[in-house]
Amino acid sequence: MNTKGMIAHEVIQGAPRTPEEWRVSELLKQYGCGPIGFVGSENAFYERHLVFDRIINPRVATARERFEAFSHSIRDILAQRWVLTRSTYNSLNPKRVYYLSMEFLIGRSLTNNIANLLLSPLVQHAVKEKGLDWLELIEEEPDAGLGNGGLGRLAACFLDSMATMELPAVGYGLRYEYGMFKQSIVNGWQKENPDNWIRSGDPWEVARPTEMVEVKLGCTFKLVAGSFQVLRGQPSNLIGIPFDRPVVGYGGKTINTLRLWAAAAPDYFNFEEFGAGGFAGAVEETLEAESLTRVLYPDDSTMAGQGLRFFQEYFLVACSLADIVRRFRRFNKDWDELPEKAAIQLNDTHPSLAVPELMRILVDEAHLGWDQAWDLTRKTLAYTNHTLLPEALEKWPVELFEILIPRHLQIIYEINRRLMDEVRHRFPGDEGRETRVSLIEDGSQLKVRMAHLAIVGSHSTNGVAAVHSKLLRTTTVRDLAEMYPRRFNNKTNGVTPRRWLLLCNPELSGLITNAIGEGWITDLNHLSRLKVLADDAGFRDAFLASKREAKVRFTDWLRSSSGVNVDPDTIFDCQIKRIHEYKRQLLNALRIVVVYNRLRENPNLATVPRTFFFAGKAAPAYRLAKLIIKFINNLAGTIDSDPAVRDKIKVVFLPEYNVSLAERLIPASDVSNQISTAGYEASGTSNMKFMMNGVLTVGTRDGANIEMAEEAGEENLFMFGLTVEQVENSRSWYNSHWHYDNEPETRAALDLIFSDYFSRNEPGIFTPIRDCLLTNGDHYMHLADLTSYCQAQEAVSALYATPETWAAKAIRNISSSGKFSSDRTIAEYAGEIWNVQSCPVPENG
Ligand code: 26V
Repeated sequence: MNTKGMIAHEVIQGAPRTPEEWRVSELLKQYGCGPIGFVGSENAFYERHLVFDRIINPRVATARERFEAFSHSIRDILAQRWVLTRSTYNSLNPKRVYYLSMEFLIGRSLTNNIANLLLSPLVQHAVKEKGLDWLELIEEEPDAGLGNGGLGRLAACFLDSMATMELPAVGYGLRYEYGMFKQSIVNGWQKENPDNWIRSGDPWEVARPTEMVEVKLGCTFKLVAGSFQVLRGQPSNLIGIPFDRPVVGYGGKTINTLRLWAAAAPDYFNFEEFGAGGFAGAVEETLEAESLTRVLYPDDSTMAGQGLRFFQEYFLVACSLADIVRRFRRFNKDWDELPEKAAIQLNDTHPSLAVPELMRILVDEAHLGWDQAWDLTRKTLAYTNHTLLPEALEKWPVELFEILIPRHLQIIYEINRRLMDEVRHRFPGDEGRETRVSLIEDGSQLKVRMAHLAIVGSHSTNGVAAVHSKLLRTTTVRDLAEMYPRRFNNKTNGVTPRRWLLLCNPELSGLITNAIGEGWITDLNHLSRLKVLADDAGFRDAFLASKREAKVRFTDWLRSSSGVNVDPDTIFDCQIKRIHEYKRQLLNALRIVVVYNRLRENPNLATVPRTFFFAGKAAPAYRLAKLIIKFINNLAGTIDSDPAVRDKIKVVFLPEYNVSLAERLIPASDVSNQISTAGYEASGTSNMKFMMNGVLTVGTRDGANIEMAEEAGEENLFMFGLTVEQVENSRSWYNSHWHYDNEPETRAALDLIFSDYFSRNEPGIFTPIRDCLLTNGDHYMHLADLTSYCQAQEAVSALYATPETWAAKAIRNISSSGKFSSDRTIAEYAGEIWNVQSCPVPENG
């Protein structure tokens, strides 16, 4: 027996001593965790990882070491279920979902896995027994920031829902060494710092080198003076090494896998070159190959067109499809069965090279005819669109295809030839339509329209909220929607209530469970049972008390982590999301200037004190977005140093917005700002998180806000501003100057900004804001909506003065938020796009 076995044996000898220990031992038995002893026992549970993995005395372990050991212990508990999930899928061979995404914004895993495994009692016990500083320990886990924003976080919520609903699913992504940059604020400006999140290793991932795949490229690439150079016409190979992460379904029954690919050179080490004396040369190739998955592109606003990003997209697709096809071939003989065994969802166009790649595999490797291959490809793939912004729609130069994947270009040309034949056949004489529909965009440089490729090469195209799906069909890709109307559908986004309510808001989730039981955790529609409690004074008071507790918890954290003091008795008014012109953080800042002016003019004005929180990152090359951050910080500084107003309003820009910060701030918020120009925010998902945490929305009729108002009733939100139609119809004659000339408060606010009031030592720095709002036409119509926005916010203040009515509205929002669970979204994908059923893993494998 090995040493670990001996210890485990001794530990297991001990009978449970207290009822609590008994419960813990029962829990462990449920998971079949023989080798783990009782928490109170010597060397048991997490301490054995400190001793045997780290060879250290648990008493002197650092917080980081304790975090790793704890995570490994939790991983021990889920390991056997993880194996069992995999073997169940292998033996039952159900149809599987493959979710391909360049981004998975996972955040932290330890607390999430503990909650989903129902292990909180065990952990509380261990923490008490060992006298651990739990808050310090969990702070050691870096956020896995492998995404930019909404699209990446949605992918992570979907994984949680698929595992909870026992769907056989695999997430495929890239194992970036550097995730989303870390943001700091220096003199008000955003500074980007590298996020080497994996440097100290990650306790959740498991490398699977035996399952590596080979990727063939049409060129070789080299690092020359730190930048990439491509050697055309010299084919080369890369290796994709899979790193698996567990995705724990709620209740711990299903443990699915998120498989992230890391790039490596075919030989980790070139021994020939080493033997010849070139040590540096021997590792050079490895270094070059690894750079492919080194960093996440931190720009979600423009198609910057970097070649390396194109390489990354192909690498994700090639590795994932090789893996999917290998698995399919292991358990199935007939290629015709592919669509019955695999549903591949493309998260935006980023993995849309899956269309020509699957065609290449079926035609070149499986030797199927074109028509059969095309039929299988289309039936297997489905595509989700997440943005209508033209500058964010992917179009890659034909030249990049020629260099990297020339065979795929041939296939795309053939798809396009057939598409053009179809257009000519169905719309004779309509040449304009041919140009508009074509996969290839003409111009100074030929480009492939990746959205067209994804739509034509799949059986389903969906938008992410009703209004967005409609606009996609009727404007952005109208011609294709006319050709293939049945392919287009809507799947309104959702968020996982496990992370975004149960875990992040213990105060409120405890209250909800007390009132209606635990059913809401896996069926969020149960929340509708809270509706009647909006009229119950006792419940309203309990809600207000829970909100106040969450605010104090946040306030304490903010003070201790950054020294910033905020008052929990003020309205917490939040806008947290990527900084983008269309999301209109600038509109929010303008209304704060309006409020500031009112207070300056009338210091005795009766106001409900507010704290305005902003958080979000700007793409490093997005100059105006960075200037907006600077403006918000200068506004904050001016207000702080003005004794006449600083007790009434305060602006706080929270640096380094990430999943963990959202988990802290959302439960503590009172007001959620969802104020994009109508027609531009595809859905939004933070709007839903705020709603289920009893936060009132001030919002435009855009994205999922519209559906939130439908669910809760308009009277329970503060909707304002131009509608999609009004934005569209007024584009041709909109004149932002009119608002400046005719609205005194608008004018006063802008004059104050442009008088350098907020930039005394930096004259003129906000001129680009003036240009944006007044000179260049105010494309996102800030000034058109400013007045109605201010009015909506006045109504918010008035309501806050009567806490009972406020609480009733908040409770009605919570009780109407059931639709916005990602479980509902995934049920729709599973039923209407994927045609997959759940595949429960047996209790005892
Ligand atoms: C776009 C691009 C452009 C090209 C290069 C790199 C890159 C990386 C990411 C993106 C993502 C933009 C799309 C996006 O995140 N959309 C958001 O998706 C959310 C989930 O569906 C939705 O709630 C938000 O409204 C939408 O903005």
